[in-house]
Amino acid sequence: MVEMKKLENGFEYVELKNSVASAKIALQGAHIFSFKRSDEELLWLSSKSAFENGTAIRGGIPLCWPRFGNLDKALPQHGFARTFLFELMKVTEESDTLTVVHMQLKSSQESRKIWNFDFVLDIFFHISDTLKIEMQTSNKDTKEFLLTQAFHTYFAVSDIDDVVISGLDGKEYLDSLTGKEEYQKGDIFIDREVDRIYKESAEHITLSDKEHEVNIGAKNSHSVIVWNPWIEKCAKMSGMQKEAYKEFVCIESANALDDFKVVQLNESVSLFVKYNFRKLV
Ligand code: TA6
Repeated sequence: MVEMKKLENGFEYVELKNSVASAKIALQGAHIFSFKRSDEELLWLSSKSAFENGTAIRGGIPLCWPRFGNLDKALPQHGFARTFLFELMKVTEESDTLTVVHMQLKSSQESRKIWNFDFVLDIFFHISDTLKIEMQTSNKDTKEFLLTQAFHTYFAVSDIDDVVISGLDGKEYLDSLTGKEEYQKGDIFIDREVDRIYKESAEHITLSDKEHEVNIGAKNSHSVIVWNPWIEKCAKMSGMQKEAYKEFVCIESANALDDFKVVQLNESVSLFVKYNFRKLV
């Protein structure tokens, strides 16, 4: 099943279902905001999220592009792709267990006012018992451009107190809260605000709580961000209920900080992510 849905305010998304999974992907930002395996929602979506053009959905997988973070003051935090309207290029029901969705954003007069380069940004979603996404950047300009990017994935968790993130032991990270370089000691637990940019990624990162486990694989990424706003910051954030920090953790496969890309003219570079979900109970 594949259906185009439009809210009263004109906000459009694709809803699809096959025999093993279902998903909802907004045209704005090519933003997947629901991914279910046997009716279990695996991405977190804020109950207070806006669904209006110009405001990024709070939850799901915002695409940070052509910047991750807010170091480049000439661009909005996490870039502009997540508030721009993509074109739905194709939906292919490859089999009864795999649906492929292709969305595209091309540079425009509007985008050049923010970022003065010509580009094509293609997003390919593979919706199956695993979720795979490719973010492909093509430089259509006459000069190279610098790129940082991330899949800013909000994973739903049963209880933040039960979360264990493994696979980053020994990795160096920038603690965005203190500005200090640190090294990860053992597994990651969330019992305070956590905002860390790991400068090496891992072959496999595992997120688990009492109910399920997610195995996170990425390609062409050597940096990953772990973030939870905890109590105080959560209460101040847009589109978030006060208690929302208990319901999610962000693990963001990226090209961030020194892991940036320089895209030559006529060159394409892709960032890939793959999520394998497994129920534990
Ligand atoms: O990825 C972590 C982070 O950079 C946090 O510092 C926090 O700002 C979060 O992203 C959410 O950013 P947003 O712009 O989506 O509100």
